[in-house]
Amino acid sequence: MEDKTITVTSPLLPDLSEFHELLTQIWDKKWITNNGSFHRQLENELAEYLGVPYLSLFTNGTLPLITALQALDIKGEVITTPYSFVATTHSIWWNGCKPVFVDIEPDTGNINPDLIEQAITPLTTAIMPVHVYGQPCQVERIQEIAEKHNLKVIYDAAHAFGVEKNGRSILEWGDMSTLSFHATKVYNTVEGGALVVKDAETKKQIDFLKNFGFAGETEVVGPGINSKMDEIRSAYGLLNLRQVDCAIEARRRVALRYREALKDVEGISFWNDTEGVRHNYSYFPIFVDEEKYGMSRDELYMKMKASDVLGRRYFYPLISTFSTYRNIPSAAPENLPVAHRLADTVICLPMHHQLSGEGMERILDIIVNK
Ligand code: T4K
Repeated sequence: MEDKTITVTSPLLPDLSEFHELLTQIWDKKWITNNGSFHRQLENELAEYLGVPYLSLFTNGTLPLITALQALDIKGEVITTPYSFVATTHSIWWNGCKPVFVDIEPDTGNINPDLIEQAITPLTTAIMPVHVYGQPCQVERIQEIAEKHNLKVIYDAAHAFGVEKNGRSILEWGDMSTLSFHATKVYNTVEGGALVVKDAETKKQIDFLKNFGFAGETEVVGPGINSKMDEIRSAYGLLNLRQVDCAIEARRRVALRYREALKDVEGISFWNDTEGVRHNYSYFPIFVDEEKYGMSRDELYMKMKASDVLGRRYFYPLISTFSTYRNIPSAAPENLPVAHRLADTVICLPMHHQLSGEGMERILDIIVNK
C-alpha cells in the first residue's frame, strides 16, 4: 500500500550511481577515515560555498559545540537561549559550565539582545546564541555587548547553512559558529557537522581536538574527543553540495505557497523573509492563537497527525523545563515568557525539497478548512 504519510522533512539524497562511483574510488584507495582526500576536499568546498575562511568537519553538530567551548577555554556561566534543540545547552553542561537562560524575541525566536546585559555576572564568560530556524540573530548588537563585557560568542548555526545577511555569510559573526549536517537539515552528510573558525592556527587546534588531541604521532595537546568524519560520508557530502542550491530553491517555493495560503487565516501567524537576508527555508514554523483560530496548537497538531501529516513542535518543551536545567534560577518560566509562548503555540509544518503540490494542498486543507 502507498504510504501517504507526510513527514516534517525528508533528506536530500545524492544520486545513487554517482555515490557508487565515489564509493568505488574509496574501495580502491582503502583509505576510509582519518583526514582522507574526500574529507579534505569537502572541507575546502564547504568553506568556499559558505564563504568562510576555515572550517573543520565533525561527525555531528553537537561535538563542534562542545569542542568550541573547550577550545576557547570557556568557564563559569554561559548566556544562552532556551528556545533550541537540547544539544545547545547540553554542550555548556558538558564543559562544566552553567547555562544562563535569556528570553527570546517574538519576531525571530532568537535570543533578545536587550535582555542579555542584565544576565551578565562576574562569572559570565560567553554567549551562545542560536540562529533558530536559520533566522539570523541580531549579530551586530550581540557583538557590541560581547566586546563591552569581554565575552566570547559561539553561534549555534545548526540551522543556518548558507544563510547570508547583506551579502555576507552569517557564519562570519562571533568567535566561532557550528553547523549540523544531520539527515533532517537543509544540507546533510547523513550525520555530520562543522566548526567555523577565523584563522588557520585555530583550525589546527580544532583538528587536534577532534582527533583525541593528537598533534602528530606521539604528542597529545589536550583531552580531545573523536569526532572525525569518514570518507564515505565526505563523498556523500560532496555530491549533496552540488544540489543544495536547487533544494533551497524548492524549499523557497514551498514557503511562498504556505504564506500565500495562510496569510488570511485568522489566528495563524508566521514570519516573512527579512530584507537583505538570504534565507535557507530550513523550517516553516507557524504559531497558533487558540482564541482567534478556535483550536489549540495541540488540537491542530493531533488533527494533522490523524491525517498522517506529521508536523513537529520544535522547540517544545523548552530546554529550560527539562529536569537537568529546570532548577537553575534563570529557567523560571516568569523569566522566559516569550519563549514559553512560542513553544506553546508553534508547529513546524512539513518543509523539504520534494514536498509535492498535492501534499501541500493536503496540509493546507487541514489548517485552512479545519
Ligand atoms: N543545535 C541545534 C539548534 C539543533 O537543532 C541540533 C539538531 C543540534 C544543535 C545538534 O546537531 P546534531 O548533533 O543532531 O547534528 C532532529 C535531529 O536529530 C537533530 O539533528 C535536530 N537538531 C533536531 C531539531 O531534529 P528529531 O528527533 O526530531 O528527528 P526525527 O528522527 O524524529 O526526524 C524527523 C523527521 O525527519 C522524521 O519524522 C522523518 C524525517 N527523517 C528523519 C531521519 C532521521 C527522514 O525522512 N529520514 C531520516 O533518516 O531530531
